Amino acid sequence: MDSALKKLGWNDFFEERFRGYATDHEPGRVSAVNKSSCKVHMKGGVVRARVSGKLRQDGLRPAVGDWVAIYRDESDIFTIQAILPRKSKISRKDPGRAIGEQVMVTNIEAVFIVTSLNQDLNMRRLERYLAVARQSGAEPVVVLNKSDLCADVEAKVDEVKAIAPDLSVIAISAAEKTGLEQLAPYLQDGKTVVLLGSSGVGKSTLINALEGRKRQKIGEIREDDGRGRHTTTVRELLVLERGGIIIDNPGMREIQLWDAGDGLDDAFQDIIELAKECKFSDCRHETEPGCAVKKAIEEGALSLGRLESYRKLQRELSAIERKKNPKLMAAERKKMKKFSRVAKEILKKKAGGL
Ligand SMILES: Nc1nc2c(ncn2[C@@H]2O[C@H](COP(=O)(O)OP(=O)(O)OP(=O)(O)O)[C@@H](O)[C@H]2O)c(=O)[nH]1
Ligand SMILES: [Mg+2]
Ligand SMILES: [Zn+2]
Repeated sequence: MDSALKKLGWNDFFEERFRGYATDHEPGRVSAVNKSSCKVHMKGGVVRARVSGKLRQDGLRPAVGDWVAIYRDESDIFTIQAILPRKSKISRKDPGRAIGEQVMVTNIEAVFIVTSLNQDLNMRRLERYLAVARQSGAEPVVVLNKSDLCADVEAKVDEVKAIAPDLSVIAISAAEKTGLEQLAPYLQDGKTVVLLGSSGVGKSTLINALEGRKRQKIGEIREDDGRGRHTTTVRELLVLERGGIIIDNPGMREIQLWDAGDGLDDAFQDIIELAKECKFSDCRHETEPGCAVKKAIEEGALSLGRLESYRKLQRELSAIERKKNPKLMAAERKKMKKFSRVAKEILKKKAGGL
């Protein structure tokens, strides 16, 4: 197998799926996407490639991390003609549309959920990220950055471990380059990691620390509330000099679930387990007698905030599921039509009555 491609994450999985294109195409990995073209890493270097009309017609858009089949014509124009099946992906609800999936990144082995050990550490937000990451097919890892600003790092690590007992929780300081060796198992040749987290937590600083030089622009955080200023503006896949591939992301204000599926239950396994002990199998953990979840809250074994967070995410998911269901959508549209007809009739009557 070609070693340049391997460095980019190429493996048997993609090789097999590329076979049908191999005679007149070359494989490439999408490192950045903009409106009219994509930046693609190929065996021979980085090129700009357009997305074929056919793909666009079919509503298929390459995402950062995708392996694609590239056609190169006589005048050296590169065209993406197919997107190879994805091994893993992170999707969220498209913030720009009422309903729709936005595939953020694909073909990743690990998701670093980066938060910082100052004001930014927020368990409820972390739960949301975890639900998204657990559904991706990649391994979620919690990275607590800015350990240099925190007096009791151990306590914070334990607090996070309590909501993610099965995951690695790693404290580092990207600025002081401490703890970085704990990330080494994920930063292997040909393996891809994506960084997720709010603006200002130090995602780009981490990349610079790993590279030992300024590769990404970093920005000051606001003094009053410690928030970032959205310094990184484009999602980009970078091949690290030390080996390994990392995807830097612009800081997100919020990540809304699209299809957390089992991810949500995995993220709240403790509540699922408790609920099995409730007297009623359909217990909503509200006023029912013999509720094990409420008992755990009373005893301090479970926080009310966590239960509420679970409920909120569940509601969010079912709202999306409803919208995704075309039958329900059609029924809703019909209702709206009827509503506007009735409204028109009322207006007409009113006008007539004047
Ligand atoms: N004290 C301290 N500051 C850090 C650390 N890591 C990053 N910072 C600072 O945090 C600020 C934001 O860092 P960035 O790397 O730009 O944050 P980001 O997550 O990439 O932010 P966006 O690109 O806006 O999403 C900068 O002023 C960094 O110097 C750390 O480990 N300790
Ligand atoms: Mg950044
Ligand atoms: Zn209950």
